[in-house]
Amino acid sequence: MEVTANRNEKSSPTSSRALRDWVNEVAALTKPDAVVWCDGSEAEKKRFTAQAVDAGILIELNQKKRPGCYLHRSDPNDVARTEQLTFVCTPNKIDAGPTNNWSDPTETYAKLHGMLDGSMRGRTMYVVPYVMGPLGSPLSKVGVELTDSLYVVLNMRIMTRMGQAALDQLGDSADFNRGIHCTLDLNPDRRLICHFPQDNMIISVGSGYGGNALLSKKCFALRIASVLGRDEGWLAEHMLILGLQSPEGETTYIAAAFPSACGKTNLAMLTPPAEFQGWKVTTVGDDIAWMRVGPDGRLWAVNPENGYFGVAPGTSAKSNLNAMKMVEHDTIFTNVAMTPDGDVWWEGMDVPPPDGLLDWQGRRWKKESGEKAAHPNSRFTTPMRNNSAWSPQADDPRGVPISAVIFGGRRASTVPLVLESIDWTHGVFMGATMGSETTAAAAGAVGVLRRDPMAMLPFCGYNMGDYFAHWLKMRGAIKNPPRIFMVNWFRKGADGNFIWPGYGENMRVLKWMLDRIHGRAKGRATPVGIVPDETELDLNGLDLPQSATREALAVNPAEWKAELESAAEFFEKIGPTMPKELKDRRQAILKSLNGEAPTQRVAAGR
Ligand code: OXD
Ligand code: MN
Repeated sequence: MEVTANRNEKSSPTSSRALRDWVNEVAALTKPDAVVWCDGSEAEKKRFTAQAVDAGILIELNQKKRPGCYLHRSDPNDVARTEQLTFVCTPNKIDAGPTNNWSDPTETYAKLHGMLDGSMRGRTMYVVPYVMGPLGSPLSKVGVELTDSLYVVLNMRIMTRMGQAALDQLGDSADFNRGIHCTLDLNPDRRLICHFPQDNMIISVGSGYGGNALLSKKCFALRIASVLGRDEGWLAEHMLILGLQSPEGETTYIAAAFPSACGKTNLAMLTPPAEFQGWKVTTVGDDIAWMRVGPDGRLWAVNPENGYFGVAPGTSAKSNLNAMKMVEHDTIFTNVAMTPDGDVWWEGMDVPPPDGLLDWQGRRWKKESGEKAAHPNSRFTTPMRNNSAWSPQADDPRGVPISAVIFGGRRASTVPLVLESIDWTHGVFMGATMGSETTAAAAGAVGVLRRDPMAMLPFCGYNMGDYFAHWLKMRGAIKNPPRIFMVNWFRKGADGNFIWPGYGENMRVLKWMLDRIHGRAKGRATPVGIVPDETELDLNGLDLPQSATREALAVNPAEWKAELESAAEFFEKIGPTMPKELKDRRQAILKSLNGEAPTQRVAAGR
C-alpha cells in the first residue's frame, strides 16, 4: 500500500490512533518523499525485491541454483554491531549500569532530533509493523519500525511476523515498541544506536547492519524486552530453543545461551550422529528466548523471531547440514563472496573456492592475497520454515516448557565439556561468570577473553547487577525450575587443538543432560559442579581416546582458583548492585576448592 506522506493519515491501515500520530510525527520530522505502510504480502515482497535489485541494493543470485536468493553488499565500514556506539538512555545512569554506554535521554533525544530532521528527504519511509512471538500469544509483543532502508524492510519481513497481521494484533492499542531507523550517510561519526526503555523507544541512525538496523532483534527483543521482563516478571534472553526428541517420541526442550558466533545456530538445528538412531533435534529458535512462568510452575519459552540471521562462514554440510539446505532458497545473503555463476561462497563451506570469485566487496579475489573472500561476519537471512528441523511448536502461542538451560562459551581452558549446577543460585552464578573469547560478530579485537554474563553483556538493557538479582528472584516464581548446565565445546589440549569434535557430536552431551533430568545418570560431584562420570557419556562410534575424554571433563583446581579470582574482579566492576548471594556462592566454591568445605552435590529443592 503506497501512500504519500500528506495522505498518510486518511489512508493508514491501522485503527491505532497512537500509531498514526507517531508515524505522522516522524514523517513531519524526517520529511520523506513518500510513506509506505508494509502489509507483508507476497505481492509486496515481489515489488520491494524488484525495486531493491533496480537500486543495486540487492544482487540477484543464480535463480536456478538458488531460487529466491539475493546478495547484499553493505558499506565496508558497516559490517558488524558497534557496541561503542550503542547507548541505553535511562533517566538515571545507574539504571543502565556499568556494562552499558549511557547517555542522558533529554540531550540524546535533542541530538537525534537534529540528525533526523529532513534526513529522509528524497527517500521513502517504510512503516514496518511486526509481532515478536507467535501470533495471538500472550507472550508476544508488537513493534513498529520506521525505516528508510529497503534492505531492512526485506530482512524484517523474514525475521518477524510482519505486516497487516501485526496491525491486526495491535488493534487500537498504543502499546507497541517504537523504532526509528535512518540510514543517513553511513558515516561512522554519525552512527548511534539508542535505547529509551522508559519510552519503549529505539532510535538508530547511520548504520544499515543487521544488529544495528533490524530493530526487532537485539534492540527490541533483548535490550528493551529485558527491561519489560524485569518489570513484568519474565526473562528476555539471548538463547536458542531446541527440542530434543527421543526414539520413544518424547520431546524435552532446552534453552541455551552462547555469546555471538559460538555455534548457537548450529546447536539449534543439530544433526545427531549416525549412532543416535531415532533421535531428533528440532528448532524452536536460534537466538532469542522470551520465557515466562506457566500455570504449571514451569518456565515456558517462545522464540520471538520468525527467521534466522546466521553467520555464514564456518557453515558447511558438516557443521550444519540443515542450514546449508535452508539457504538454498528464499534467502538474503549479506557480505558473502559470489561465484562467477551467481552462487555464494564463504570460508569454512568445505567447498574449494572457484576461479573468478568476487569477494564480499565485489572485487576479484585472489587466494594469495591472504584476505577473506567472505566477510567473517557475513550472514544469511532465512525464514524459519526453510529449516527442515523447524519445530511447529515455534508457532504455538503457549510456547514450550523448558527442562534445561545451558550457558556456554568459547574457552580454550578451565571450563569442562559440561558442568551441571547444584541449584538455581549456582546456575545463575554460572551464567553470571560466563566468559568467552571474542569473535567477529562485534567490531573490535578477536580472541580476547571477556566476561559475557548469560551472553547478555551487549544486550542487557539495564543494570547488570539488577539483572542478576532478577534471575535470582525468578526462582521464587518457578515451582519446577529447569536444570542449569554450563558447556564448553572449545577446550583445547596441550597440542593446541580442540579436544572435543563438536557439531553433531554435541548430541552426546545433550543426551547426558537428559539422563540427568530423568535420573538415569549420577554424575560426579566436583567443587565447581557436577560433571559426567566418564562412563556416562555415550561415546559409541566416536573415535576419541579415553585420555581426551578425561581431559575434556577435567576440573583443574589451580585453573579454577584463577577463574574465581577473575570472576571476583568482574563482580567488583558491577559495583553496588552486585547481589551478595552470588558473591557468597563464589566464596563457598572457593572454600570447597581449597578443601575447606565439603563438595556439594545437589541442594534440597535444587
Ligand atoms: C547475532 C549476534 O547476530 O549475537 O545474533 O551478534
Ligand atoms: Mn545473537
